[in-house]
Amino acid sequence: MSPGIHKVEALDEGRFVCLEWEDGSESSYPCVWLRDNCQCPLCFLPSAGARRLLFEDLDVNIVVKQVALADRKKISITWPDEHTSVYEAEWLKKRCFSEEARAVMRADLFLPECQYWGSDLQLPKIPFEEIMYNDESAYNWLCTLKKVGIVLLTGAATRQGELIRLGHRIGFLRLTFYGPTWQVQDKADANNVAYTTGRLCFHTDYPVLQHPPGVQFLHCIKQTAAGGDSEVVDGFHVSNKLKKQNPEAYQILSSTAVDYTDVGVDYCDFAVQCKQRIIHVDSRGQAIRINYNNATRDSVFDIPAEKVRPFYAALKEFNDLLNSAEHKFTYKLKPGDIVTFDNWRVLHGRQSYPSCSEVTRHLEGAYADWDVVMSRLRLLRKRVLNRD
Ligand code: OGA
Ligand code: NM2
Ligand code: ZN
Ligand code: ZN
Repeated sequence: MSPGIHKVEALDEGRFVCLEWEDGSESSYPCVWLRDNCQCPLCFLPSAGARRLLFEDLDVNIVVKQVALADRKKISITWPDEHTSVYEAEWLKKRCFSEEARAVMRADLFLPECQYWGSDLQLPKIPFEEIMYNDESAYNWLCTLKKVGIVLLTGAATRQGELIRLGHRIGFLRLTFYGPTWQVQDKADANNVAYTTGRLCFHTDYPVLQHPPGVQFLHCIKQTAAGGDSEVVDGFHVSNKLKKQNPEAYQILSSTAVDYTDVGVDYCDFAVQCKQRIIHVDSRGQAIRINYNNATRDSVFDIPAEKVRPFYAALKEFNDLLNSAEHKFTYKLKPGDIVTFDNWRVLHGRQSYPSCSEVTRHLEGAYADWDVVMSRLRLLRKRVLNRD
């Protein structure tokens, strides 16, 4: 429940509308933004929740002609061309431009809270069928996935197809050249190092794609007796450590574009190439995505020769930190386990296992995009918390 409006006035020659709320706080709104966000049926299409107003028809120098308090829950504005707009108190309060109000809105929309971890990780676990049938459990699953970066779903059937069901639960899976879902097992003439019995050092999947999959699911259908253990590490936590301990290495890894390559045949034939920074940072220098798979890092390396060795030295520093006992968490998947993790944040690996003529280890894998996962999370939150 937002407070009512005590007073409204135009300021700065009609370029701002200022509200005084009944709780004594104040908010001020630029007129161009108010006109742009008129909620009348000519300017806004409620069935799409989208703006009808064309940018061509917006005067960026607009000022209000008149502003009035319709009642304590609404204001109305008349514009110079006599168009009128009505705005509700609650709608305005949410969109207040103050630093604090914007921080609240940002947190609500994007859930930026991040809990870093190392070898002390308490791997969050939820029964698979619970998240499939219970909205509150599904909401908790996705919140934890966002905040911690990894959740183990337990007790799934030990047959292929459970990830297709999981995909339907969130919306849809991300199709890639390896298929809608893919089978991680030892294969003759493997088209990917994952499809061997070899050790996989810490990596994120698919940095060769321009927009790498945000979320990964690995469903254990069969597990070998010896070897095949899983390892995970918090890439954001380790990046922060690297930045502190070795700012130069961090600078190199967050600025050097590394070539990745993947050529072969699976779902269809493919010849993929991409340039990615291993530590992808935002405008504040904060790591927002790790793009690192040593297997698909191209031998083509499009940087000046004298920068090559310093790059390798920087990557060695990062790789060493990833592998330090303090940072990595080791566990072994059991048949029926589905590990779900943030593929932009968590690097994963596996120990080697003995090769054998029969299949002794089988995981089914799939990807989803963060857009789809966050969309489901917001909808579940609305339903679970009964909001809006
Ligand atoms: C992969 C992968 C892990 C495993 O397929 O990309 O990391 O435990 N697999 O086999
Ligand atoms: N698989 C597991 O980047 C990669 O090649 C990751 C992808 C083959 C779908 C492996
Ligand atoms: Zn309008
Ligand atoms: Zn992988």
